Amino acid sequence: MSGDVKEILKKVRDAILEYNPDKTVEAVNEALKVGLSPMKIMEKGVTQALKEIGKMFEEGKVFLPELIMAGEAGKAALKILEPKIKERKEKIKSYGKVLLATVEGDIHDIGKSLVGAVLMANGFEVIDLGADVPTDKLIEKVKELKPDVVGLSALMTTTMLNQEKVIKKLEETGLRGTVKVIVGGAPVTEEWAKRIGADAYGADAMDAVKKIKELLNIKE
Ligand code: B12
Repeated sequence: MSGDVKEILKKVRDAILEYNPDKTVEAVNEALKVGLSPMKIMEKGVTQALKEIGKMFEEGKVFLPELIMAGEAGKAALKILEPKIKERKEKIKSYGKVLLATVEGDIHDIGKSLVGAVLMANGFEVIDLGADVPTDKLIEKVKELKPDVVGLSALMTTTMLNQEKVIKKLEETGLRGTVKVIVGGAPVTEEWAKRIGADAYGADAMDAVKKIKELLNIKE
């Protein structure tokens, strides 16, 4: 990475670490102007800063107001970058339908939205149900929309349990065989995915694309 690029990405991180949405927007626009890819700005700028703030929150160095302000700065960045990430590089027919949701009890939606945007850019039809989606509503939507894949995001150790709940409900309602399930989110691991009977785990947005293509047998 050239010095300039490093400097601009640092500006994005610093703006978020200063909990300043306006400055974040300014830095993101500057990064776009010099030709940085929206994904790079998101991953090497926004996500890294949010992780850092999460760590400080865990260590009791910052508190809820800071977490909220950082979230707002992150959302402001995503608002600019999301439509740019969604743009398809080429006209390809849809690889399949993915239903995305952050599970019940969990309002974190930045990571899920990023995953959705990257899936769209890579040729998937994405239906995003949003955050804090009740398990029963999700099941209803699977019945109604017949997706190929359901992607479940959870950002807290407590709400990870609701990923398992969704899979159990899919089994109970006889829908499990009709749909593949991929899980993700900061506390989620490959091991957890296996334990709850998910078909795959995605560590980040690009990994989600790779794993979903594998699940649907899409070869290129
Ligand atoms: C921003 C933030 C918030 C914002 C959220 C704003 C929003 N609209 O999303 C606000 C302020 C609202 C918030 C609230 C809370 N938060 Co919070 N938050 C964060 C923070 C700092 C960043 C999350 C983020 O957006 N990261 C950036 C995105 C891009 O990364 P990501 O979400 O991990 O997503 C990537 C991957 O995980 C993956 N992925 C994500 N979803 C999916 C889905 C699929 C299908 C796949 C394949 C992949 C995938 O791909 C993404 C792209 O690479 C994290 C810290 C952290 N380390 O995660 C804490 C964190 C998640 N929050 C935490 C807590 C405790 C809370 C609160 C309970 C605080 C409180 N006392 O009220 C509340 C929760 C309220 C609720 N009921 O949900 C804890 C959770 C701890 C735990 N028990 O597990 C964390 C870990 C902070 C910490 N270290 O203590 N938070």
